[in-house]
Amino acid sequence: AKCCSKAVVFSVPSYACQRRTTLDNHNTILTDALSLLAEKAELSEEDGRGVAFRRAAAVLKCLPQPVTNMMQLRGLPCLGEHSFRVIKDILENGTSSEVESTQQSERYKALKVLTGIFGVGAKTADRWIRAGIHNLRQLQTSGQTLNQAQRAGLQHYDDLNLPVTKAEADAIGEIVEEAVVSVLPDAQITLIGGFRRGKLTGHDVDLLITHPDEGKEVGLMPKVVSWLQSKGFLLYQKTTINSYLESEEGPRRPSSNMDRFERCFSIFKLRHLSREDRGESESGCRLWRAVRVDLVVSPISQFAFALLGWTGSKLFERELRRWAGHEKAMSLGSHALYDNRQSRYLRATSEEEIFAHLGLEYIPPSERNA
Ligand code: 8DG
Ligand code: MN
Ligand code: MN
Repeated sequence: AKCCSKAVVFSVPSYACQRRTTLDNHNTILTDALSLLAEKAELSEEDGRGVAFRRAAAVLKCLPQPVTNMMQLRGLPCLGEHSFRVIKDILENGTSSEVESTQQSERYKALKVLTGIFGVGAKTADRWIRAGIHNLRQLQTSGQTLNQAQRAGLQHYDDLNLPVTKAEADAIGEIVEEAVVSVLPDAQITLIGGFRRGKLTGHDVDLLITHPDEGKEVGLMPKVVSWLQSKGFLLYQKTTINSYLESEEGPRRPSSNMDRFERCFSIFKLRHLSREDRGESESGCRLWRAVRVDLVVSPISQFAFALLGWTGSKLFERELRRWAGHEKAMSLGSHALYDNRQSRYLRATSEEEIFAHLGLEYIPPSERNA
């Protein structure tokens, strides 16, 4: 039936990896609300509900203008009854009562504060809350045993909850480049994660390391870490070859997302950039800050897959994998792409080739901000 409203009606494909989502979001009021509800679900370990809210938010992020009328949402994918209710509430009342009550809830506030500690996931936070711990002071006097990551996280709590700027990310990149090149000349490093998508700030710095000669990269991570350690750049580090062991470094990820690259989760000690570099005046007297840094080493044969898999956004990655599996009978990971019908791996040396294998239009990093 034709609708009588003159409002613009949007048309959007259903997988986020079929859409171009820039950082220019015209519906931040709606997407912030849906993202908060997604986060609440993830913190309550209701992952299905979390993904549903993430998908709904992602649809609104790619619209060319603000939604002003519920009629405009007709025919849009991924918007369930619950998301509709939240959007309606905001369009009619200016706010969502569910978002407001969540923000005021003691449990949500405690979950946010506790999972704001590096090394603390939803499970640990929930256990602590059940033991009556709602804030950092209560945690410190509780006698709970913290692991090494959590102790470092608590120690650098304020710094690690301060956004990392692009200038700081570039400075970290230069330090890591010096480390990498001094232990293996010709090794290459690439800024990945949110900064590669053009974000101006992030919660950490993600770097991918490779070498043009296959095999030269083996065993590189421990050497890089030793170099950084010897120069006093690391406040904390955990190097792994197998991410199955890692469970509480962040939100839980689907098992298909697990990989076996050499990885290092770290906290860097970054000397404050000079006034000129920062384009602002000195504020305090602190000479350095702590910054979360993720390092990944990939063999060159898997580089394109690693690059695609670590550039994000997390929802974009999830949607790529869902598209591959459901629409193409393929399995996409950060190491490879497998075609289940042909029973073979599909090679690729660039992200463009991977999109082509998947039968998708190429979406550049700056348009993967779903
Ligand atoms: P932010 O730091 O600015 O907040 O955002 P981001 O850079 O997009 O998020 P991130 O949490 O740093 O994650 C960057 C990408 O890395 C994202 O696409 C998800 C991906 N990623 C992990 N952990 C793992 C993992 O264990 N395996 C694989 N393959 N990818 C991972 O964060
Ligand atoms: Mn990141
Ligand atoms: Mn990261």
